[in-house]
Amino acid sequence: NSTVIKCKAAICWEPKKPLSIEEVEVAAPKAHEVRIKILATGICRSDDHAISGLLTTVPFPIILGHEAAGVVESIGDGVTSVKPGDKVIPLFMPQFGECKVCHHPKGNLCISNEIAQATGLMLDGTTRFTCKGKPIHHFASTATFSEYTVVHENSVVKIDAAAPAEKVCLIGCGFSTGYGAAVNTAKVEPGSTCAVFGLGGVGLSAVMGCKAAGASRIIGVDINKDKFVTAKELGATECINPKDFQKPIQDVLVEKTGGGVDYSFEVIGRTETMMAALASCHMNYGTSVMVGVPPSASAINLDPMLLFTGRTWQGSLFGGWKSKDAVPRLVTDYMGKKFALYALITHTLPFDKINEGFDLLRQGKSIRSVLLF
Ligand code: CND
Ligand code: ZN
Repeated sequence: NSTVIKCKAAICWEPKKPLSIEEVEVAAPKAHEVRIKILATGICRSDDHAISGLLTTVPFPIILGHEAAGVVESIGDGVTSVKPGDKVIPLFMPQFGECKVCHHPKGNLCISNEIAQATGLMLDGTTRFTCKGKPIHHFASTATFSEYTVVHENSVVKIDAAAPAEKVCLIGCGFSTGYGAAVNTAKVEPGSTCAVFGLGGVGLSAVMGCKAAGASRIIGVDINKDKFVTAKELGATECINPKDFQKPIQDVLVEKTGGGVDYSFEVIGRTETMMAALASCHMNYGTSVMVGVPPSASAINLDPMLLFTGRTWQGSLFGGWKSKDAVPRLVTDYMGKKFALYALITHTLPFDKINEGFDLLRQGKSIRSVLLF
């Protein structure tokens, strides 16, 4: 299949500007590539970090979006794991299957990832998108804010054909990232006490993971108290707003829990809250997990005593899941009602309203907005 498809996409021409809906040309998939018709795509804060210019390594112009579900339209030579018509989820965390990380029992940051170093290009160094004669970059090896996208075979996996795209798209990022941070990275234990900083789509999924792991106390922390209702519905046993206290929130948490929580999660993406989350876990056996994306080139000035006494500080990308293995299983679990996603989806909008979706996120009025083509 060598035909070029003309379709609608949202292009981010430069940082700090609204996305513009344009007609783009999507080239045919080359060897080991897959062209996907996107059915539904969620808006994640990471896309907004790219628009706001916080992630300085992201190349422009670019098609953002990394949380989606769709159907395979065509495949390039040598593709064996999917075929046209398969329902799929694109994977911003690839699983090449052959690298050292993919073979290692612990890691999931496959060497072919676009996260540690963003090129915005396919593995052959070119893009599959053009608009007005200009090549357009792909975000996070997925670029799902387009009616059609092309991804490497490492970055897509087949899922249950019956799964509703407008819900399971969240398994492509938000749900899996937060839930996995609790169950895979922290390995929260039954009876433990947890604190989740940031109750957006990813943080609320971390709350769900803490609950599923049997935590007996889950403290939600957010400066937007409107998030507390859903947090409690999903398993938070109490919620606190740092603005309601004179003293630093880490001191409040240490006092409330008799020395600090067992597990804390930073799901915002700010260095100050990363420090606060670290300091709020128990000085000896507490573990803090960084899930929020740190702004490029930011630095943290750390008192080594915080770690010397025994705390553990970890990062977690895509919830620690090996994506190709885990995503179809998570979809099956969703279909088997082992967890629900409706509480995370506050808005469903037509794709053309993408900028409205970002405004809702920036104003703190939405959890996840899902865009439909
Ligand atoms: P979203 O913006 O929906 O949620 C963040 C929440 O944090 C909001 O409810 C805010 O009100 C709250 N907040 C902001 N500032 C503070 C503060 N100072 N103190 C307490 N609460 C605050 O974001 P999201 O849930 O879509 O994403 C959260 C982070 O996770 C973000 O940084 C995103 O880029 C990152 C992420 C990481 C990964 C990964 O693989 N590690 C994947 N996707 C997204
Ligand atoms: Zn994301």
